[in-house]
Amino acid sequence: MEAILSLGSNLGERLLFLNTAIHALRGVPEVEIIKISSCYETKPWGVSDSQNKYLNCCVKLKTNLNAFELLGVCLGIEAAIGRKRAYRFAPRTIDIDLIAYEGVSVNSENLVLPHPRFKERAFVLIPFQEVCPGFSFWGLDFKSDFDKCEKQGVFKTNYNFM
Ligand code: PH2
Ligand code: MG
Ligand code: MG
Repeated sequence: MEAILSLGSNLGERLLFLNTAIHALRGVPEVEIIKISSCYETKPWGVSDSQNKYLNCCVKLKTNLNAFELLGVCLGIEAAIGRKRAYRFAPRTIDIDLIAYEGVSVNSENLVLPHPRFKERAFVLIPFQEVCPGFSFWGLDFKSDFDKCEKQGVFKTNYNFM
């Protein structure tokens, strides 16, 4: 199965935290990373500008875990990196969101797929488009959402992931 993750950090050593998360994903035997987007510096979305800018990227992977197991892996990596949950949209060392898992729709309390708000968020759509250049992923077509969304505040960096 294929899946798309969105990774973000806006607290402390942002690039180090993204790299640590990617390294941890590589260490999961059931996960094979297919493609990693560029690293983007992005204006905080949904919160005041006084928060630090984020670094964001998308990862496309292959896995034989189901969506809930993959979510568990992501939450485990967040916890290992020291993610604290203060309040909604609080600054965070690392956030790993499961955006889409093949053509699967899920509507459960702790997991909704595809991610319900990704189509409004340029910090997800722009790197997503980089790992899925046809603007489509297993029946999920996001070209029109991509065209509509406000792309200001998302800047490609030349930071490299390890
Ligand atoms: N994540 C949020 C809220 N706002 N803004 C940007 N730019 N990047 C994020 O990853 C992000 C956000 C909640 O998870
Ligand atoms: Mg998030
Ligand atoms: Mg999250």
